[in-house]
Amino acid sequence: MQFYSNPIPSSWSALQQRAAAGEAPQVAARVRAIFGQVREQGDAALLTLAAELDKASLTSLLVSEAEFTAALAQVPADLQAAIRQAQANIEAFHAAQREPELRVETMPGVFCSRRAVPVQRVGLYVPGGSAPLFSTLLMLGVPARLAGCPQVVVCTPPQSDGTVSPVILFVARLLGISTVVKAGGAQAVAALALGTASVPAVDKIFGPGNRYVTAAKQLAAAEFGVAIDMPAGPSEVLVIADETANPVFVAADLLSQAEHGPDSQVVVLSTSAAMLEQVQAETTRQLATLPRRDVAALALENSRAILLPDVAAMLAFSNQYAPEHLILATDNAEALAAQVTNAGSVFLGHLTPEAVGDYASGTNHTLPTSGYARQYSGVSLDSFIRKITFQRLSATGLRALGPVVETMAEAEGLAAHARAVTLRLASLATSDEDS
Ligand code: HSO
Ligand code: ZN
Repeated sequence: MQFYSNPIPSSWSALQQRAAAGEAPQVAARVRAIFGQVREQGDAALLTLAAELDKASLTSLLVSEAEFTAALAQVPADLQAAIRQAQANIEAFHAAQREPELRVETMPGVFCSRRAVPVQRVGLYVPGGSAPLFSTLLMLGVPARLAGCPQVVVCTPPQSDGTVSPVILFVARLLGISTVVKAGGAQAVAALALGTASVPAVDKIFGPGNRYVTAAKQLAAAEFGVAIDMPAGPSEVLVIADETANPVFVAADLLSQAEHGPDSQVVVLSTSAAMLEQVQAETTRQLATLPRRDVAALALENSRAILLPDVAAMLAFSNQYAPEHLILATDNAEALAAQVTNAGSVFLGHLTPEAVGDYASGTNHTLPTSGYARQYSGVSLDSFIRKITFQRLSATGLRALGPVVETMAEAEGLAAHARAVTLRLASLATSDEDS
């Protein structure tokens, strides 16, 4: 971790730089080639790429009923219970996000309404690799189900023996998801965008992934008319630790983010140089005992400990950085939280590690990275619905609103618009309709 003492504000943006995700031209070119391959060969391309990239020789792309059943027996009871508790909390928080249908009579006889309708076909990407993150399936599958999306397709890379992590299958079963495709990387995203014999094409693709997955989602959105949840880069956390923070806890939080991947970024801000020194010493000490210490050590190389003059400066820095996760390790976290303007998800006080939000408190862990918290929200129930508006006019409504629209249409030079109203007003004049 690099240490910076009271950097002047004009130097902050350099300290807030993230590693670029999925932008390298070679990555984009490779992803485009994979889209071409999937478009031309469909399932056959997925099987070839599974052999090439996942070292898995598959006979079928879809997880079979027998595989689901076998998987359930392999998940220990305590893990099943933990997952059910997480599911209940995530459901509670996301179900509360439902809004009733909106109905407004904007003027007498002009009835406007708005109703949420689920995205009809969604694809959920669940990363495999060094750590299959079944928690991501909970975070995407729970709101998809609450929203009522009729078709949910999960893609996840096969392990080299051709299987999918039993825990992922357990979670899929728990959420009533029966289509799990053994495909990872850009080819999975291509299949979801284009459709193949085994993989239904979807309207919107969700989920984190490596540079190839991210680049593939961007291509799917730019050229294939598929929506994506958000641009996703490497995971990150920023901790604001004042002199009331516990350096042991802060170090543990930094490492929990650093262990995700070598390109994860962690930042700690403090008004106390002593606190930053203790956090750094503690991070080094705890790192040595982590199974993923090699990954975490690489992430720490592009991570920063920054001394700032006061709380206002720490908040200003954090708001400018727009972290995916923000931990307020202070006694007065509530007061600071009120001043947060840019962040994906915020963790208040000394007893709220980011890990609780990653798994089980109820908030979603699919969050905007790379500064996109300035523009985007994390995944929520809203990500799986669209809101369709409706309107109906009665005769009273048309009599009142028609002339307004005629005037505006004529002023824009759009006579057909005006006529669509005029003809109806004329027909009302000759009838005695009044409702
Ligand atoms: N911190 C990750 C989510 C995660 N953590 C999954 C553990 N499992 C990205 O925000
Ligand atoms: Zn995490």
